[in-house]
Amino acid sequence: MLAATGLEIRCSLRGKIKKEYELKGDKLYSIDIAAVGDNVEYEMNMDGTGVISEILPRRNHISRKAPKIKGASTRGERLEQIIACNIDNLIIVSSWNKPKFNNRLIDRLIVAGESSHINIIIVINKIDLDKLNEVTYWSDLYKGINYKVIESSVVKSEGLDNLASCVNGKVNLFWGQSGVGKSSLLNEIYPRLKLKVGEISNFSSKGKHTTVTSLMKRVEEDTFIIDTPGMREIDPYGIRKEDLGHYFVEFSKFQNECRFNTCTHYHEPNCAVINAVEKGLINSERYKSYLNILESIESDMNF
Ligand SMILES: Nc1nc2c(ncn2[C@@H]2O[C@H](COP(=O)(O)OP(=O)(O)OP(=O)(O)O)[C@@H](O)[C@H]2O)c(=O)[nH]1
Ligand SMILES: [Mg+2]
Ligand SMILES: [Zn+2]
Repeated sequence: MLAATGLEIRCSLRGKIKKEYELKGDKLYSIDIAAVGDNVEYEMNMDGTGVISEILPRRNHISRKAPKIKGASTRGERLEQIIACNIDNLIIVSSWNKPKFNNRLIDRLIVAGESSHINIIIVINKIDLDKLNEVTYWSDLYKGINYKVIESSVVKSEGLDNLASCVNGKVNLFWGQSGVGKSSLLNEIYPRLKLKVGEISNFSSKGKHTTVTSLMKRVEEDTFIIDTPGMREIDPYGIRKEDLGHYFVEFSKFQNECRFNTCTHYHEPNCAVINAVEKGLINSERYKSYLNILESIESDMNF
């Protein structure tokens, strides 16, 4: 826990909180009671540790479905894993290569951010590895649907000032695959952090999960950052298939024109979204991502 003084205090949860939580039935949905970014009340023990006595209401939170546990029963709804709470910016970090640029994953992270109404910034890092200048296509795509996009390189010191000014004065969640450079970017902007960074020598294209737990740090008076471990799987939590289209912002001006108001823009006749994709008014890669997430929502409903 991070105290107002800036001191980090190791805390446990008071038993009463756990009991109340179980009584409310929240235990059925979420795998964590307190999460990174929560504001809490606490009391100090004699030995310098603390006990959290209350978790204050959250202004927002961002989550995913907890990963499927190998060997576990496939019955039952997957639980919610809260990634962070009370945040201003979701900084989606991707890399052009090593690991290879993955627009499907970016679109999944966007859905998680949009469904929590959190401001989104997309970072495409390692542009020093983009020899053919292919990144532009993707940055233009996301800029075209009104997202802030920052192309960056830690190696060439590019995009760092731009990123620093977005982060300043805010609570920022850095989220993305392992190995894309989340911790490296943070170290460049705030050298005092000295976060652990993956070694190049034994770095595989999948990343190797150098950061193992989410950590919130106060880097300036009113600037906070949360560095998270890389995640391979992001299934946005609690999204109904008829709502998914709302989190693809460029669908909004078309979907009111669909014949059915419960249209999932997949197989329905007279679908204005499909029509817009065919006319090139909606990017087909984004539409493929939409179908890809729709399919994961449907396959989970079978449990
Ligand atoms: N070529 C290149 N390599 C980079 C860049 N940024 C980071 N790297 C390298 O990418 C590797 C992974 O960087 P990390 O900062 O550990 O990545 P991460 O996203 O924090 O990874 P996890 O903690 O595992 O989630 C390291 O070897 C970095 O040196 C960049 O802009 N260009
Ligand atoms: Mg890291
Ligand atoms: Zn439709």
